[in-house]
Amino acid sequence: MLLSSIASALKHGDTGEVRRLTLKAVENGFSSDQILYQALLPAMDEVGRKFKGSEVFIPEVLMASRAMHAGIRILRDKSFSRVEEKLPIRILIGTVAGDLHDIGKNLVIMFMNVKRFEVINLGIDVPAEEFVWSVRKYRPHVLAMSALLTTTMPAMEETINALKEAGLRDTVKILVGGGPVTQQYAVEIGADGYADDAKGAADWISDHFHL
Ligand code: B1M
Repeated sequence: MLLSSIASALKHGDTGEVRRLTLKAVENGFSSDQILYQALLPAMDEVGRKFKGSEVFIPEVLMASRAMHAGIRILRDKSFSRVEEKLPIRILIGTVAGDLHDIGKNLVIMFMNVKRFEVINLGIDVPAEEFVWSVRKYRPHVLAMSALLTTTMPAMEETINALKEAGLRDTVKILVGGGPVTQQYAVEIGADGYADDAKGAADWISDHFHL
């Protein structure tokens, strides 16, 4: 009942209600996985289907996105303590140039926080030059890129090429993901890894660094 109320509030873009009900669900002992996989994600999927079918439009999607972020923030704060010691694995993450989608990326960050990786979030619409500049500045172990549009996927390859030109490609592992991105595409553009969901992205890093 509580989970379906969260889903319903999200579909209506009611951020306050999603926040209130998610907190209540946490207090009532629902796990983050239950809240995420049985309420927030299926509701957002439904918004996506309606968006595709032109039953809802960008303003409704934006409101649902804001509500989704509120839910994710509560789960993130529940799942990890900011004072907890971080593992010595630094991740630089961003959504590529031209792309404003960040819910999936923020979920990836949530799972990385749970694993206690240090995460530097460059945000959305990050141009190749900014990724390169940030790799030089922060020296991350992993550069994680998200793309949700078929038209912005090539920005991942452009970023990898820009890193090669800057002589930085071999200093960092590159992980890619997001709706239209596939394992095959990751191989084609010369990324080191691909994950099809947020938890998989965090697991890929653990596996890769034998943590
Ligand atoms: Co847009 N949008 N959108 N949108 N949007 C999609 C992606 C779309 C599939 C909708 C559709 O037509 N069915 C479609 C893309 C089609 C395509 O190119 N293949 C689309 C379009 C076309 C557009 C616009 C062009 C619409 C327009 O203006 N006419 C426009 C583009 C704007 C831009 O970016 N320049 C646009 C705008 C928007 C909003 C701003 C309104 C909003 C984004 C708000 C925000 O993110 N803050 C929005 C939203 C919300 C969606 C849908 C409805 C939901 C996306 C989402 O957040 N899903 C989406 C439809 C859909 O996906 N069903 C759609 C929930 C989230 C948890 O899933 O992000 O897929 P997702 O993340 C997943 C995995 O992909 C993966 O893990 C997550 C799950 O655990 N993952 C990674 C993500 N990043 C990863 C990184 C990794 C590993 C895994 O490693 C680094």
